Amino acid sequence: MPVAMAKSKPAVAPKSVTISNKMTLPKELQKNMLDLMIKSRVLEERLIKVYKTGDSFFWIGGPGEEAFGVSLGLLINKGQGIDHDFLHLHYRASPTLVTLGMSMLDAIRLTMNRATDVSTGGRNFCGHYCYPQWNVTPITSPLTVQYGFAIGTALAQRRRRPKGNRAITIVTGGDAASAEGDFASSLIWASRPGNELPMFITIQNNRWGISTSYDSQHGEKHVSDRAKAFNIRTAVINGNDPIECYLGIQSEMDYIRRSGKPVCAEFEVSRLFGHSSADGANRRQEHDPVPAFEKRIIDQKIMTSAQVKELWDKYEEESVRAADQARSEAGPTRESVWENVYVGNENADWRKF
Ligand SMILES: Cc1ncc(C[n+]2csc(CCOP(=O)(O)OP(=O)(O)O)c2C)c(N)n1
Repeated sequence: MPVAMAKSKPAVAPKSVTISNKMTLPKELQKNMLDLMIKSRVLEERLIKVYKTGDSFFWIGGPGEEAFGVSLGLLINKGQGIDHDFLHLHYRASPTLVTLGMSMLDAIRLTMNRATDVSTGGRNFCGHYCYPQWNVTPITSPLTVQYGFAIGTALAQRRRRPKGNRAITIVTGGDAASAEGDFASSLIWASRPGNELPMFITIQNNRWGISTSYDSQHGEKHVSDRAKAFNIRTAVINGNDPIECYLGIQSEMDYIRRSGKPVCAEFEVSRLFGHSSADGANRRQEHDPVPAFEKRIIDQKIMTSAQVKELWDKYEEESVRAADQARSEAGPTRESVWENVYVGNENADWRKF
């Protein structure tokens, strides 16, 4: 008897495609955002080429999430330690990290598994960054665990609120990942009455979990709707619109900083090159936030098309130089395998944290 496949809904799902003309931001900020979005895209396209030319074993990353990721990066209270925001990101976070200051060279070094890779010493794979100086905790391969880790830093931040600390904990992840238990745990811990946590719980909904469609798995309209049962404030934001993202993130972060309470926000984003190199990393027909924002900026005479082209050319050249440099560097040695297993030394006084 044939397996009843016909019951699941079609895999193709609608995407948000409009860039709001009603909302706006200062011109210099819009220019900066476009610059960072282009830089992030050029970097990811270089990483895909690095994979396809055999210079890395794997590719996964963030093309299609630039509007969300850059906006997030610009609004973070950046720094190290409990007085700054903590970031528990997933493997599509390159636009946020480029905005925080990650260089193309560092991203390519990780992708090529070079010993010079500052995130993992060449030991982890593409997109699994770690930047302690910006409170970016190690990005993990097991899905959703970051929602559990985030509870810890948010609890520590809550304890410091009486001293005036307004730092928050930010966690990102995919729609399919929200099926795992750690996502539910984060909602529960963030919303205990009288013990609420300053957590920005976000979901980047690209409507896919590798090859499984959102519509075949989710009875709820939005993943963020699940937080309503916990009395958590929710938002659904067009993650393809940089202006809506910036204003939406700003307003939700303001609420968290002021109240010390959580928000669960869902961003509708594109997945422009498929899941990863595992399904070919080929370009798909989905809304592309970068040229859409570029067109808006040119139409509004904030930049000329020649100025925008200069940005693409500048970053293309930087990406080629960075790839050449990384290619010339060595991989990790056999002897270094036990390095960086523990941070700091065994005599650290953990009670201070
Ligand atoms: C605990 C766990 N289960 C399964 C996987 C395999 N896996 C890696 S990515 C992925 C899909 C995740 O989809 P989603 O959370 O929607 O994020 P997206 O990749 O679409 O951004 C799966 C199932 C994993 N890495 N970890």
